[in-house]
Amino acid sequence: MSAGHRRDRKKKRLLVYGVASAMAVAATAGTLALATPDLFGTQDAQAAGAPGTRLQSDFAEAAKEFHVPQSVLMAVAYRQTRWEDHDGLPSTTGAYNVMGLTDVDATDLDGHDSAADQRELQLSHMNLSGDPAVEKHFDAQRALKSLRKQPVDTGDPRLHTLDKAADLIDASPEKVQSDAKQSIRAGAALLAQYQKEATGSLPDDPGAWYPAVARAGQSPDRKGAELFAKRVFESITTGESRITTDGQTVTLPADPTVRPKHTSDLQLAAAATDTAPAPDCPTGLNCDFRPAAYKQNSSTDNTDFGNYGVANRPTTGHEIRYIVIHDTEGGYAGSLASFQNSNTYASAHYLIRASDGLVTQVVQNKDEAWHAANKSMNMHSIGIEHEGYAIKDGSWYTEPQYESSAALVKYLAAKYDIPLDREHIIGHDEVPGVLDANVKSQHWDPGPFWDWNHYMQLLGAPTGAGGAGGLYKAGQVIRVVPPFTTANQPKITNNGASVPTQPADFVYLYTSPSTGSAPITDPYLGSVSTTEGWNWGNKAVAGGEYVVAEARGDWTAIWYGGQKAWFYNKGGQFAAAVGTQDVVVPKAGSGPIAVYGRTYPEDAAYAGTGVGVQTSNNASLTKYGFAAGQQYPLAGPAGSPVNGSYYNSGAFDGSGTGSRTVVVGSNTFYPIRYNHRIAWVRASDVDVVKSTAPDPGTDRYNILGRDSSGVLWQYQGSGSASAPFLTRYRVGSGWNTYDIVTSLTALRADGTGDMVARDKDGVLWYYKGSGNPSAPFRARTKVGGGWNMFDTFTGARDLTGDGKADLVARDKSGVLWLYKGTGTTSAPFATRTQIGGGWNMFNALADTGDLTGDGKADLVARDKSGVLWLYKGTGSASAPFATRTRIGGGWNTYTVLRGPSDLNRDGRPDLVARDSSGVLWFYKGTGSASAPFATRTQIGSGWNMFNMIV
Ligand SMILES: [Ca+2]
Ligand SMILES: [Ca+2]
Ligand SMILES: [Ca+2]
Repeated sequence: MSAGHRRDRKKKRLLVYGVASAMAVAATAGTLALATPDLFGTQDAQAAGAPGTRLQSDFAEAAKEFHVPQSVLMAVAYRQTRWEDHDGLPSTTGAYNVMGLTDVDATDLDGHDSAADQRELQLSHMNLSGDPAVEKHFDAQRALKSLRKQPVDTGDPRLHTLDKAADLIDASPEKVQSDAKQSIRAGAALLAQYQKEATGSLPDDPGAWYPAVARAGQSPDRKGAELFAKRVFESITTGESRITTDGQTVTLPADPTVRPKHTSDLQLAAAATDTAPAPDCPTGLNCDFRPAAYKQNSSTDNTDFGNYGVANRPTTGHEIRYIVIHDTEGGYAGSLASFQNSNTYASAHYLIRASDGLVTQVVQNKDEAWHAANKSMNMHSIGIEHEGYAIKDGSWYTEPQYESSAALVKYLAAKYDIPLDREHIIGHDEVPGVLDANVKSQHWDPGPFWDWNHYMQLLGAPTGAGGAGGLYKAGQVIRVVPPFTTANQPKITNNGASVPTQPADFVYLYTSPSTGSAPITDPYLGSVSTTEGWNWGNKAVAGGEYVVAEARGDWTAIWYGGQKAWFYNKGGQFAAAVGTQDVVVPKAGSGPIAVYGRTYPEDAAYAGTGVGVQTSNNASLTKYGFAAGQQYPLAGPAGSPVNGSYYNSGAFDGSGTGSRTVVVGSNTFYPIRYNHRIAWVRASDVDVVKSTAPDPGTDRYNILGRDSSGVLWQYQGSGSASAPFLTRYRVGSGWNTYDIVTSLTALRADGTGDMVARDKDGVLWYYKGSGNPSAPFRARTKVGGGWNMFDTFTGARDLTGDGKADLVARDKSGVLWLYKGTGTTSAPFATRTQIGGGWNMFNALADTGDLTGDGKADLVARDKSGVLWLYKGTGSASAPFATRTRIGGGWNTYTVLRGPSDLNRDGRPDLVARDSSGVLWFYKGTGSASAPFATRTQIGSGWNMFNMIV
């Protein structure tokens, strides 16, 4: 095909698409503001199609021009790049533009900043085996020098598909790199070329294009080629649609009728030096495999190699128990290059790209990647690197990255039976240093801006952040869950400079219950500013479980690194109770016990294995300890401790006695969450006991307040007379649709208690208690209409002695009616019966529960002169109240009277009253019918912000 011929065709297309483009501009004008400036960048883009539809047209035209089914062309592009042109910039592996055609020359490979401060950063991301036997081979000079060399073989034909395709359309490689339309044309031409070579024709049936599609994945092995083809045909049969980064709407309609014609004699991409296995990845994720280097570094020492240990995990002693989340502190390309350079002695199993969440597997999960700088953790974990920075002027992690990472972790956790909690899904910052010399240098990524709450939510294992809080007591296990919101923006500095205020994933820890007290320090960190991001010693990170050492009001102390560490925990809402757990305590009578940064086997276990006893084989972290009286939660497999183990990679090729051998000891360890990090204790040093059960909330009672905007707030009962309510918690909005809301049963701190509410149309709605304090009501159900015949009503607890809560309602003529409870949510009340007339003398009614101690629910009523009366319950449905008795006068100072039940946990229900100035008063119940309330005490002010209190 000549260049002239192509030009003719292009003119024709412009005529056809010119009309469509004018219409499309009008249709998509509203979205232009969101698009990048690049949208208007090139004349080609302006000429060839409207913003938003240009790419779709390019696919259609190129498909026609080169006789490739459009679905095949689009699906191949989608699976290469998700139709992103990346502004013509190359991928980490030299792929360009929408078709992902490759073009890698030696001059493209020097991506490294040679600035001096890069050097330290680069070095800190090397030598991560955490195994002194491997670390001794590391040579910083050699590693830095080698990183400047080419990390890839640029002669590999797979890295030059763009050159070949550009030839096919007589275009320059530069044009095919930078221009999406030319990339698509070149890609189409290349697909057609592949298909002709395979079958000698260009069939109309997309399914017949299987050989070309398989080859287009550029995998040199059959499995990889088939996997790529499988994904492409998935896209063809199920369809794809997305809006690209530069605002192009692209749609590949589903065609479920397409059947790929598999063939046994696939022509593969030219073989290269590496054969990449298929990535171990859940379906639906965009994954590839770019192997880390596995290469001998010394010609004389075959135990000196990088960047991982070939192994056969999971096997006995080499189980996979943890997933470690990292960030790269650098770009995807540079990180990949360092993994592919055997002098770095660093690798990970996966690397996730920030821009699109691409998951690149680097090391197979059966092998031991060197990522956590802790041999024991490397042995028993999968390491996932995320392109990003722990702190870089208020950095944040992209959503595609969180989502890809969570999908990957969910898949891996299921595959290897790893619990989805924060003691098993941990950050690198939660991995201990192996020996005294390594504690301070251990990394602190992913840092304070990784949103663990969001991440665990994506994993389907929410931390409990944002919940109702509660009351905590010594000996119970809590999860520390600071919200990743503007409610938690602690001051952070980076090398002394303030980091912009933003939500963070930790709380500061103090030596006393006061922000003015000294922060907790770690004995290994020396003098370091409290607020430095890398000072993990005073930070409890979201999701971690700890044992409560003491609780005082809004402050909670946890056992943390051998110390009692206090954090501000307003309303208990920076923590979440977890049930009774296994915790460890020092064996009775033992002094402070040792804490370990690794779990090596005992010396004797090495005998006969060909593996030498490791240096400092039994060393602990000597500045740490764990004294009697302290407790730490288990952070490992439930029930049984883990055996000490050491994996010896040995020789590069696995030859010789002791190579690729797991030494398993008979000594055992328990992993615990010791401080910010996980650590280990010897099973022989500790007893495993059950933690204290959390307060069940069954004898603490709440009240609710509705503010003028219609938001309903929950005040959880504390059980204390002096401060009977914890800090309020937002239940939800939209409650101003109701003019009466009343509880039928007491609202308890355990999230039980039912309510009814009447809307302004007179419809009554039933809210059943959920049992979840953080979402205390189930979805409402409709009771019925016509309830506006009453001028007031109130829940009345059980008046009839059948155990079911009843309601009393006063009609406009002053008659009080009994609605007997049925106990069913769908029809909660029986037909009303009359109690009596004359009740319009009262301007307030409040159900209180049993004030008199006879087991029958009572009611109080205030008359218009301000006298409060007691209506003692009889337990009889026909006459539920005895004759009223006078409690006292002067009650007309109050705008609200409520009987939430027993607030001070003395077993007798109490009363609260709000006066017109907004002060809330507590009337302690006495249990006496003649004088049912003690002298009032003030329990709060500002309560007139609520226009309803329940
Ligand atoms: Ca009843
Ligand atoms: Ca009573
Ligand atoms: Ca009481």
